[in-house]
Amino acid sequence: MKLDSNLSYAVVGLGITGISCLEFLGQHGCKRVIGIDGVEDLSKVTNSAKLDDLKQQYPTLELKFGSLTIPSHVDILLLSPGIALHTPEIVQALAAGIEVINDIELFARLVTAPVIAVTGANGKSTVASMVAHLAQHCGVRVGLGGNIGTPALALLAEDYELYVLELSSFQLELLQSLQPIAATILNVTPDHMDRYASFADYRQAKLRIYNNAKTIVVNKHDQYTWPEERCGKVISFGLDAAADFGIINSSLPQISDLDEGRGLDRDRGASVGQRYLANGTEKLLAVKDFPLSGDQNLLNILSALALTTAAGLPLGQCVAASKSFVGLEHRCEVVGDHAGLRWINDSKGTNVGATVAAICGTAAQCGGKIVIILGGESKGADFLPLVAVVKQYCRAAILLGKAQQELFSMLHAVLPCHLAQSMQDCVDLANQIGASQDAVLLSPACASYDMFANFKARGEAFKQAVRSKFASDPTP
Ligand code: UMA
Repeated sequence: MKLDSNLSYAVVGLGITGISCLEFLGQHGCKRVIGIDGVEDLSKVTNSAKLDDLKQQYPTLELKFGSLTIPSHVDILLLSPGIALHTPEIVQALAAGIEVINDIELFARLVTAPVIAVTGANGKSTVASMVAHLAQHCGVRVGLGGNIGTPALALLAEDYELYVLELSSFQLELLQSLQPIAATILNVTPDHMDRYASFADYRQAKLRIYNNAKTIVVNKHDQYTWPEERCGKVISFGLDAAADFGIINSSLPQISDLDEGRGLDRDRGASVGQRYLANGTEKLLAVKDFPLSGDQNLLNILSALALTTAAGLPLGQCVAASKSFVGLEHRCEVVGDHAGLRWINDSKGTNVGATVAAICGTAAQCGGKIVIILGGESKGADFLPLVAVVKQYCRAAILLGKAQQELFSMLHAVLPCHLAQSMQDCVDLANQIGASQDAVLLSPACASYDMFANFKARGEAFKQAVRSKFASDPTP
């Protein structure tokens, strides 16, 4: 399909997505384009300089601020993910017969190379990045974008052979035309409950990723990731041998070990009780040779291998490439070790499910207890699932931001809770409370925008506070 440059477009929301839409429409000769944002004026938009540039480059571009009201002459409205479909102005536009789509739907209508689509409450940036890494190592020119940061339309400027899109529930709400070669929902735990009427509603948005997919990849342990209707080929991943991409526990030395001439006794330590990533009964890689720790990351790599296999990439090369994947910033990122305390930045832990996984993963590797830093904008979350894990694994909780009091009420009966006013405060308190062998984990279970521009800014603030605290400490 080609973009119709004669139509009139409204781009609603002028953040990263909106700007990419304006740029794309300008590059494709669209002259009837209006950009609309709810903030009072241009100076209040995060990237106002870029908007100024676009206005210079495309003089017919109109910009409107202060209200989301859509002019009646508009044919197609491109909606940013942060603006809900039930916003009154969008409801009015739909009632007036304006076609409402988003950047991902436009991308889907125009893309010609295969697409691997990844969603999930947690792990989706990591899995999308893993898939891109594996594909790259197979010699494929791969474009990675979507919710991870690079807007999908910006990817179309390059001649990629494969696209990997991380898609949020917001982006999936308006998706109709995407025909992924492989698509996955990694897990579904509550998030964005301030946007959705119910958990079921949120899940329905996620399930849209399976529509028209050639192969779907589901989490064997999470029924919410299973499709409700018959669809393309289904591959499962999970932490046991029953999943298509799973884990085999090797309790006895293997014939193959003997074939390789490794003596039984010498080899016993290495092969007895070892865990392997597996495809069916075929062992792919010893878990100890995979660089990221924690069961969460095993699930991530298994799903990534399932997706690349579904897309026709050679499994052997993908497995080899998995050994060189390094974790992403702000996802259980080790910042440093100082006087026996390990400092971990998981600022991307923006919902309860992500934080529960981060606490369990950290506990499995830490000799002591965890000092957990929680809080921010709750997004209507229910914090109850945190109670049991913090009780079991945490020494204390340090609470920050808008959800501070709510978290305090929920947690103070099960562990000591401390209130902090700033990130530096959190780091100072954690340093006083933590004991040798403990880990200090920033995994807030909340969004960042009550105090920071985004989760990256929050993670940077944490890292900066840790660095300045230990500036004179020679340990990295
Ligand atoms: N705006 C209004 N009225 C509103 C809401 C927003 O006018 O009611 C305007 C704001 O003034 C602002 C613009 O809309 O100028 C922001 O648009 P946006 O919130 O859609 O954000 P973008 O900058 O376009 O970033 C979006 C994603 N943000 C959201 O989904 C909230 C980014 O994901 C994504 O990286 C980017 O597109 C590129 O695809 C961030 C995110 O938090 C990381 N995602 C959520 C998550 O991961 O949990 C879903």
